[in-house]
Amino acid sequence: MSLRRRLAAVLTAVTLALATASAGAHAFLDRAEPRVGSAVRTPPAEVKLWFTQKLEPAFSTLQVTDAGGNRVDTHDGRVDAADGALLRTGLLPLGSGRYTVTWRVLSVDTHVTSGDFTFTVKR
Ligand SMILES: [Cu+2]
Repeated sequence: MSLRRRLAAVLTAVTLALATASAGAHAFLDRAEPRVGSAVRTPPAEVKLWFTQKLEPAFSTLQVTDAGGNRVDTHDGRVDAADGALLRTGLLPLGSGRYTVTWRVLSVDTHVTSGDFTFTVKR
């Protein structure tokens, strides 16, 4: 192998290693409003999820369901126009009960992550 070829091979290996290292940082849920597992007295008008990475708007969704599995979000789940790491949706007027937020996102590093959590409204 010529020196030039060996250098090219080393550079390729370094590039792959760097790509793998940065890919380790998927979009994980950083924080949410209402907070994960929280009980709130005032029914929220909206659910907001902040992630550790920017999201691909076309492939990032969330929905909110009540204890009976009915959708209580306003079907407008979207990535915020100003903050690419914020996923949000409006909510129908909520009564007392336990609600589940389910999300699935594609981050800009092309990895899909998903999860869910609950919050409770106690009026
Ligand atoms: Cu990743």
